[in-house]
Amino acid sequence: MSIIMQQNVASFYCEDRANLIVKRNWGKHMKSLFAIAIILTTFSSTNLFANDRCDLKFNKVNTCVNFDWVYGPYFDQYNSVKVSYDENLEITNLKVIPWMVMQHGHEHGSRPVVMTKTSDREFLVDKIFFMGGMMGEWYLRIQLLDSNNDILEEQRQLINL
Ligand SMILES: [Cu+2]
Repeated sequence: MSIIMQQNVASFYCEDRANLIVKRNWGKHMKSLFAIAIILTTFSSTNLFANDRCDLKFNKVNTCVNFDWVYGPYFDQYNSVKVSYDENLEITNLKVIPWMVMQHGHEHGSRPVVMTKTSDREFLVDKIFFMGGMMGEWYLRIQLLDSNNDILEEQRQLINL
């Protein structure tokens, strides 16, 4: 009889322990859920910011061009940048021209770049060369082109080297 009692007590004790563990685990789960919720909120807000991003505004065509450097920008090296633009039915192609505006007003280009279309509205631009040691500022001239390769709009992005 006393052995059974002890077993019952033991089983009650075990049940309580089990309940306690379940409660503790639930508490841990809640913490995880909170963490996931915070992460999701952070990600969605950064996505909102990403949608609002506009590195270079094109007012006439009403689009934004954004730049994500893959390599560089550095002087006297081949740099690479991903250039993308917001959805726009007019634009079918774009041209990127490294361009220097010198202090005395003279402007000039560089070596030709290599363009690769990486997705619907994104290009990888390789072999961008900014020659150093000159008195002036380097830009990327961005020309948005239509299906006839006519320029819809051109803007310049100053490059911080
Ligand atoms: Cu120059």
